[in-house]
Amino acid sequence: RSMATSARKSLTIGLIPADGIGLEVIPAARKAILAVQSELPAVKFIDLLAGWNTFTRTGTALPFETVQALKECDCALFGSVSSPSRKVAGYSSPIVALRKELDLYANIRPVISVSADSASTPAVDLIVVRENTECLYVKDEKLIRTDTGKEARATRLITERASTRIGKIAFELAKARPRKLLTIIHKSNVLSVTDGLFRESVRAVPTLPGIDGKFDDVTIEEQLVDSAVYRLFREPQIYDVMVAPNLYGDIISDAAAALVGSLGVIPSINAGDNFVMGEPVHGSAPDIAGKGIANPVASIRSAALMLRHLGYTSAADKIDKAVNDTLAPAKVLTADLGGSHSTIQVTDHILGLIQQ
Ligand code: GGG
Repeated sequence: RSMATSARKSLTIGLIPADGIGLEVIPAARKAILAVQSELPAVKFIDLLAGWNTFTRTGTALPFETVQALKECDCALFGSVSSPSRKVAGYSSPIVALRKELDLYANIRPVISVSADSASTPAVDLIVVRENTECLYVKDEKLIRTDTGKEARATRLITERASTRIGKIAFELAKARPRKLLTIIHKSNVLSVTDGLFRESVRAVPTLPGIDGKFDDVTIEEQLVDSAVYRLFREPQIYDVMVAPNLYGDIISDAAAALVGSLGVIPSINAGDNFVMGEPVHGSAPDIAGKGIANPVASIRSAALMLRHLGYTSAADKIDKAVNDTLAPAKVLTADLGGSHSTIQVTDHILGLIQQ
């Protein structure tokens, strides 16, 4: 998917490092984008605030100015947030709010093995496409007291509109890959109404007006979510693009990440029709924050994924190649991958390969 790249004279990128290691890895992604700027329109960065630190200083985790500034940007990179696990009055997660505010309805996560041999085919090479706005995450929860004790209920929302639009993104991604295989994840044998609607809506995408046979070469499979997780662990190579409602997608994408060694290498984008935000899958990692040892790869790859989504393929290819050529020989790695190099050393190595 590309957003009329040729029409752009400049590329304004909002940078929201937020909390913890986000403050160390987003600067690495910024450097990677600058290293490929000859492939891009004039790049401008805007530094923006959000997160727990911002909340403790200003009383809001997502300042109005940040949201307003993002509306003037073409895209953004978000680092990581340290949301508290207990309820804190006045606090709500800025990343959840941003996805809603900017209608970033697709969470796209490619998961690729870190191969020891760059010539070999990676064992895992799949993309999880997660619907980002509905399902149980509409957070419509109620707690009542009954004669027999407390009773908690949550509403699960699945709409044809949201399922269709995530389906379209998934078909586009599958069509652009060599295997062109799309697996729809659901649990229609139990949740026949909600998951049934998701499954039907995604299946109907190739028949929509205006599609005109575009997806005829995409093979459609489907799988119940529990068996999909089982098979993901047993034979991950069977998957190409997986599309799922929000909750299943959340779980599957973390499970897939576990197959490739470290969360520190997994990128993502949150995409809508008019905006895209890159985001490393890892969190703020308070245990290593400030030590200069966080893996910058997930953020650098997120920058590449964001550029690719915008249609800047050659810039994205250059970054991805330099990352792969750093990971494959396994000589310059951070501690999460068994190495002893710092964030800056790994970043500089990648930048050096881009500039070769
Ligand atoms: N980059 C991913 C990240 O920051 N993960 C932490 C996270 O999302 N925490 C939960 C939240 O703030 O909603």
